[in-house]
Amino acid sequence: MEIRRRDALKLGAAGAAALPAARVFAQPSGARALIVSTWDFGAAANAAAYAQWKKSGSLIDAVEAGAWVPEADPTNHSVGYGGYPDRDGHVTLDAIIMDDRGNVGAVAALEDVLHPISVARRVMEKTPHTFLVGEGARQFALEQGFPRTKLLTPEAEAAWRDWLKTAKYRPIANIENQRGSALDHDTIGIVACDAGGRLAGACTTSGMAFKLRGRVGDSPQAGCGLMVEPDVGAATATGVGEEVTRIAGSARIVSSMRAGMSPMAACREAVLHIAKLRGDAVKDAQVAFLAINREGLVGAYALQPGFTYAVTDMGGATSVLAAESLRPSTKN
Ligand code: SD4
Repeated sequence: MEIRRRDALKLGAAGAAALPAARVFAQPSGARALIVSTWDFGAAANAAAYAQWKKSGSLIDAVEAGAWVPEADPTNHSVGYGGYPDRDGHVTLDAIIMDDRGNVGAVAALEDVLHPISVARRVMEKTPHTFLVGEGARQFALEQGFPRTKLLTPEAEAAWRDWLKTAKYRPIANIENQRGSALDHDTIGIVACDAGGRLAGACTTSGMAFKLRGRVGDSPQAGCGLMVEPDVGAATATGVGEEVTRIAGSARIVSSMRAGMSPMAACREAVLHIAKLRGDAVKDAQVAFLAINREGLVGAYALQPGFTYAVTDMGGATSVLAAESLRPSTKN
């Protein structure tokens, strides 16, 4: 399985410096992936997803349960509660959920609700629509009985006030990247495939820190932050959403897999396409893709070093791996 050999080795060279060693697990050999998600904190999301899958046997329940973990985590500043606000101080959330029967629900620029992924699921299950935004999404959520929750934590508010002092708004640059390491990117994309080849996925984020009010990234857009296709596979994205949206990144990866590419080759092709298309405009931006096919084979590839992902196999064992990247690591 390509994820084990290539990427686990890579972890030694590029990823280990970026990750606390204790959080890196070994992938048991021969295991087929069941649930994969973006970043090292995806391990906790995968554990919740796996527990839910064991309980209900439903992949859509599983990816929703997984998404709940970072959504409720105040220390994750790019998803849900504790997410950094937009430039005006509002925490606005984007989420999408999708199964392999063409069912999809999404919300964007949603305020005051803790679990946007569950609102997205309600859109999918209770309305004839696929996407609700802004005040309409909030109204729908409240009508559906979701409690009103203040999402701006004191810590996130302090970071925003600090940013206000000096930072200039630069719509193209990746603000998170400028502020620190690539590990500041915390959107969760979680995709799953069971032994029968059934698939589901979810993606949830508070978007780019200190974004322009009303800005929506790739995450909640079908085919951009997430794509699931029966009998093929699923893909998800993280990083600068504008760059993913430009090429409908996840849809591109799924069509590459449909045409016979491995998940890894498909993710790499999408990154190369962005790099070629955008040149210097993506010099400092991170874009990363993660995909799974119906055989449970996983692939990941990023523009910049530092992207990690969590893989949980059918037996519940989890590995955190570092993806290969187009640009070399400057750390070693
Ligand atoms: C966005 N893709 O809104 C998201 C941000 C992200 O880690 O992935 N952050 O553009």
